[in-house]
Amino acid sequence: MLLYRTSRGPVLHFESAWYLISRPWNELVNDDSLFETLTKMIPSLKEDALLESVAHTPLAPINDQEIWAAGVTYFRSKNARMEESQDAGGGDFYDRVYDAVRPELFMKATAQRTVGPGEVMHRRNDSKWIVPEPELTLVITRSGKIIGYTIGNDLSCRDIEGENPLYLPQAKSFDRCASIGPAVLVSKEPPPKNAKIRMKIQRLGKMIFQEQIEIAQIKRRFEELVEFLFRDNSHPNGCLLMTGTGIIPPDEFSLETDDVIEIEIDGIGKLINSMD
Ligand code: DO4
Ligand code: MG
Repeated sequence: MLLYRTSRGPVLHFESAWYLISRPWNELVNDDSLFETLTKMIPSLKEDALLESVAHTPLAPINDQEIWAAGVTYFRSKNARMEESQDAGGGDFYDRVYDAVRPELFMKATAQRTVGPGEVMHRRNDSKWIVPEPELTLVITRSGKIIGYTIGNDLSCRDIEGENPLYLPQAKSFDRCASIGPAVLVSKEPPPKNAKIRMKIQRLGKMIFQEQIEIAQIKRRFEELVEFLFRDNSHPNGCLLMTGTGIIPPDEFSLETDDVIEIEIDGIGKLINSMD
């Protein structure tokens, strides 16, 4: 089942029917048994076909949650990062974190720095090498239970992080640096291992990049990432966790004004944003 955050409130799409859910978003995403709660609720709800058009322009599925991110969880990301930071002597860090017990985790964005489907993301003015990162994103309750899955774009300034790994927070966190949506797949199981993450980038109406990867290529288990994220670190409103990218455009690529980025994950939908 897919849960949308909309201007009318949370909207549930289940077996081709649409339902308005009269519970606050913060409460839903902190319900450890959300799948069961919604399943039990459905028989008492009234179908409303008009909600389909409301769900076509959903809001970012976030309220008081923070967005965290994992890095170097795919082989492709490890290699790209090692190359970009070679001159700064940082290459070895990425190699080591790929194999280390402790994953790389960082604070990506607050709701205020996050956009939703159809909104414009920001090209940092002091970066000349900025790329989108398409990432399966976990929706986690305050008690650390994964209750859903959405799509995330971890927009990243490769020149800033490549100059010095200590600049990572500036390469990753700035105004409109994150996009999430369009819906949360509420499920007891993660998307199947052969589910694909696809990214397409269009410039002036022409496709200039497209690639896909299977979720199975990820090096770490989701529970392992969440366990580290919650170590001595409480999330009273729940949180989201981007799980890392396995797709990185070629080194000569950088986003330009009006580029359109489409990220699709099987079973969740398509997240589309443009650049300023
Ligand atoms: O360490 C740099 C960031 C890595 C990242 O964001 C990713 O692998 O997705
Ligand atoms: Mg990333």
